[in-house]
Amino acid sequence: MTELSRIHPALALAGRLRRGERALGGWFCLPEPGFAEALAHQPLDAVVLDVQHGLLDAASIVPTIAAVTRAGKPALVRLPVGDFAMAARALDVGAVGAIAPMIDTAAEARAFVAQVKYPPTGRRSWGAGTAMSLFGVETPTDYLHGANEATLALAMIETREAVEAIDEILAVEGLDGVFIGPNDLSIALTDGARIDVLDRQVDAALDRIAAAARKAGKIAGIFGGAAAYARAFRAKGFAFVTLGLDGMYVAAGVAAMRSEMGEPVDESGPARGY
Ligand code: 3PY
Ligand code: MG
Repeated sequence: MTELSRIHPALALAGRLRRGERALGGWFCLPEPGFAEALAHQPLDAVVLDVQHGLLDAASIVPTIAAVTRAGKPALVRLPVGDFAMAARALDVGAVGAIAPMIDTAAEARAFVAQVKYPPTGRRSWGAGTAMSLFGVETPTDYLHGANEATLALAMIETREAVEAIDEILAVEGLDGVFIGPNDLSIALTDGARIDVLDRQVDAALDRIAAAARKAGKIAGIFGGAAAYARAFRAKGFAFVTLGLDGMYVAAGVAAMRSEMGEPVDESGPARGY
């Protein structure tokens, strides 16, 4: 049997993260495969497609995942809340990972993993023909036997309940790691008062989660957003950090080019729009 990570570079991300390597991800919200492909050609290790808050949906992830994969990069999909069936569908069409928002308990994490991993770990249903042809996997058995290793189930930790249950969530068999939503976490930890990813309570929760992931030998990831936040989160020990998102890349690119040209730059305008 050929190891899947040798067949296509996108299938190597899970192994790299499990071995403790760092990865920097882009974040993408638009049903625009051409733009996603251009982003995937940038110096990023992966592209996360956002179906929870972005404008992508079950249909538009199909060509968008294909475009990212064509650029040789792994695509992951952030699911809508509770829609674990979409995780299996995303993997079937070539995603190498699913990120499930608002996971509060080990039971929710188990239900999520069940859709991502084939037996005996989970109960993912067979139908990965599109993924096989995208990656160039020759036999169904090669994909079946390699997929649990080559794909990622990441549970988003973004509530007080989840932080309290972090050790039980991380102990769920087949869950590859956690991925923090620092914006929602700040809303939860300030009882709805603020969105502030640098809040002191968020800071303490991030340290707790990073330590718990290290102890469990699982992957710690986080939505970085602005570069300064991404840098701070990486320094805390989060190995998989995402940087910005599509609207911010456009705004930053235009601002950088205006500045180089000697034109004034107004940084107060909307940088994201989602
Ligand atoms: C959060 O910060 O809550 C996220 O889910 C990032 O999109
Ligand atoms: Mg969130």
